[in-house]
Amino acid sequence: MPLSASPRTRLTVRWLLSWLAIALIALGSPSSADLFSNSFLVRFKRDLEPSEAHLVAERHGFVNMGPVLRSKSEYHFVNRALPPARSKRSITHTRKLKSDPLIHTAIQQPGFIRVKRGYKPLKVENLVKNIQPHQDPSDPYFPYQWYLKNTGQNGGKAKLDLNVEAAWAQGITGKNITTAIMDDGVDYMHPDLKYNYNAEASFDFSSNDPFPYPRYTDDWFNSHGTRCAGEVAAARDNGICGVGVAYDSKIAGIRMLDQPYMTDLIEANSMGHEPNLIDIYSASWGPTDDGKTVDGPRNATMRAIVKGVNEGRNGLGNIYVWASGDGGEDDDCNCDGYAASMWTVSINSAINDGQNAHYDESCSSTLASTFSNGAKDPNTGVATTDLYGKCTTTHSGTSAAAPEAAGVFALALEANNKLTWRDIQHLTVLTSKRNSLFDAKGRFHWTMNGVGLEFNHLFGFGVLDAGAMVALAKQWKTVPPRYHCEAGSVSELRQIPSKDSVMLSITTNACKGDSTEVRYLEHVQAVITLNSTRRGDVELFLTSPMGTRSMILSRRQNDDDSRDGFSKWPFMTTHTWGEYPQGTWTLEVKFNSETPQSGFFKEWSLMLHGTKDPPYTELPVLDPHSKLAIVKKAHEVRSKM
Ligand SMILES: *[C@@H]1O[C@H](CO)[C@@H](O)[C@H](O)[C@H]1NC(C)=O
Ligand SMILES: *[C@@H]1O[C@H](CO)[C@@H](O)[C@H](O)[C@H]1NC(C)=O
Ligand SMILES: *[C@@H]1O[C@H](CO)[C@@H](O)[C@H](O)[C@H]1NC(C)=O
Ligand SMILES: [Ca+2]
Ligand SMILES: [Ca+2]
Repeated sequence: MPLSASPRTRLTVRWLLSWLAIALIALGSPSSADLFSNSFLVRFKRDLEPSEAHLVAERHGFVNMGPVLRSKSEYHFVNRALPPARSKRSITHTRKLKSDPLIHTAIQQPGFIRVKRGYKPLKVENLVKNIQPHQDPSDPYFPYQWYLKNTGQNGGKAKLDLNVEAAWAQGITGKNITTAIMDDGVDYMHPDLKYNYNAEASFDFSSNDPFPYPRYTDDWFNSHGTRCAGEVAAARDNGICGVGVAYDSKIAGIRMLDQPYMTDLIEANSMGHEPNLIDIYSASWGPTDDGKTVDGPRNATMRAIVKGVNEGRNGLGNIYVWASGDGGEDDDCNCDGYAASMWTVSINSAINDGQNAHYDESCSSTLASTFSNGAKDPNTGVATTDLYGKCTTTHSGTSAAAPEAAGVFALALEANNKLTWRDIQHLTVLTSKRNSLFDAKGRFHWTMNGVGLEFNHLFGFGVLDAGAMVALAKQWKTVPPRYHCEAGSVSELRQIPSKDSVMLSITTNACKGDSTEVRYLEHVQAVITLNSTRRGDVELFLTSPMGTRSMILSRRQNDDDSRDGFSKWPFMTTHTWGEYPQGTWTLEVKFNSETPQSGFFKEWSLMLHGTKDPPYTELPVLDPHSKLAIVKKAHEVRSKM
């Protein structure tokens, strides 16, 4: 494939070229499957103070970058004498560390690629003239922020927006809530951001200092984080750029993307940084969206996320917002372990007339959508802050969508600071709207699940509605405890025929009578192992006992893997939210291929996550047509059965 085949390929190459020294290695092996960084995870035999760990590091010619996830026994060492990435492990360095009597293990960290979602070449613009006085925010770019208030400007559909003014009108603007932008840095001196910058919660993990300022490049490549930050928390009525969704909230900068290769330790430390000062972490990046990657959080990063949702925000749980991916119809975000995680809120995008954007991926783990660029005019992207005090109207991609969601969640958290990470997901399901969102290609329709919740494979439960979410957040009562039920598994070698489907089923009582009984679903995971002569031609469909069919894997025509297949990969669906899980679940495995293929299904485990007690029972129903009213009624009928 030529290197300029897709914008994402270009992006990867450009990014690497800004790191000339390493670029050549990378182009030779773009999968980075066997690259080793100069970072080591060092596990000690006992707990150590950082000063002690410093001495050990020094003794062996390493620098101690600090503890991993605030552990006392795990530290992050770097060896500056090694290149940032090379294709061979350094056995001698590992041995040297392991020979230390205090050290239990030392693991050289692989380097891998994580790319920003939706980077477009820069267009520097001048401030536009103030158009006319408004009762809306007076900021000069506000009229361009159709995603905040869509009046039909630039060919958009009036009222197709985040409905934020309805939240602001309730006195909610994000006060005392912090969103961390995990990205390529934030221009915290920007006049529209500096008063909302939370320095205490910020850090630069790319260069290990407290100042996450973007690294300068001629093409302003590192403008991504600053643009995302402005969407959340640009200030109101100051005559500069536009306003953030939560314009009185704070942003923290976590600089972690701008380095030649990502490591597990940098990701983990970023996602676990100051979890009691940071409420929401927003990520607009992920594994390469080339439609053939299957990748996700590695060990330490996974632990960081689990710790964040269980212990962050003093026990209420951090909110991780994820851009679902820019791989277009060739990719499936269920192959992206960050977007597909239950612990992240995966956000897709729509454009200003209600269609999905052409770069949108689809998958059953997407919870909801916000907005990216305009339909016709390339200048009607997301208007926001840009590097060096500038403003832009061309920010786009699912990159642009995720921070809008972070802003809406900041509003919900101000409205009710007792909300847990799960409350945020329930509120999202109950208040997102179909509005006028539609699939530009007519493939994916809006469908009702078994308890009357409408979903779409592209958009999840619809577009976020800040006004509705804040109103419901104010009366919210925390949902009942969550249980994890291992509902059953099928483990047998079954040939996948070239033309027909393999149908498998699991009949479950959803752990009835056990301490892990689930009666009201949240997330469902199908953990699957299979292989095939062409992984990208395999499609998977999971059907719930109430008849909801989720496409948990769609065709990815670029994925020609014939070796790895899927090994215990956790495909996730949100589409059965609120349903009752007892009964028979079916999994359909089939090829969607022009040429004959073969393969073997090996294993499927069904994991049900949700509550034993009905949620929402203590909430008053104010609108009988609301989703809350519909689901509550369904649950009431059920609980009498
Ligand atoms: C602001 O949030 C912090 C926790 O993030 C909390 O401890 C503090 O009480 C809050 N302050 C106000 C004024 O709500
Ligand atoms: C991480 O690795 C440790 C030690 O190898 C293992 O015990 C643990 O289960 C792993 N955790 C995750 C989340 O993969
Ligand atoms: C898949 O696994 C089966 C059984 O383990 C093996 O025989 C086969 O060669 C593998 N590869 C493909 C492409 O089917
Ligand atoms: Ca402003
Ligand atoms: Ca992807």
